[in-house]
Amino acid sequence: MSLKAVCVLVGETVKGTVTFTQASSDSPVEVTGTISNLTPPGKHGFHIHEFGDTTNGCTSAGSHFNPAKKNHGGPQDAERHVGDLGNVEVGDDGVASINITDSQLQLTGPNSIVGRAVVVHAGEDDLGKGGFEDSLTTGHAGGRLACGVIGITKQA
Ligand SMILES: [Cu+2]
Ligand SMILES: [Zn+2]
Repeated sequence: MSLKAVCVLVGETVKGTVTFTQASSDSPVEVTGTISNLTPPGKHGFHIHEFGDTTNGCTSAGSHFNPAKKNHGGPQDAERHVGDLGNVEVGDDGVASINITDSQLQLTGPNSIVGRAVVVHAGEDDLGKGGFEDSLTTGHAGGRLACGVIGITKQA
């Protein structure tokens, strides 16, 4: 039986649903979903943040989930936060479709992302390569447009 989790993203205008599935604890995680009402065209940073806490909006989700204490990077980089999923790309209709396969995410065990938060940002994640003061911590992705807590759901 595979593991399945879901996150409903809520922002002032931006909304979305993200689903995570993992066939077994040594399999990659499939991330699918849609986010709507984003500003087109372009890319928006998309991460797992450490805390499943939205008491003070998306700010209380904290930093990128980073159990190995690495620098920020892109999803294909060895040097990255576990939560670094890069960017989602928005079409002219303001909708981003998510279809990511990631080998660092886990839905079980000590580094599980269940109970943590998904955040979508106002700007593009530079994947650590932009040379800004915050490129190696946040990817210079700017404000937080929407967020939600990842919860376990009916298993696939
Ligand atoms: Cu983020
Ligand atoms: Zn990061």
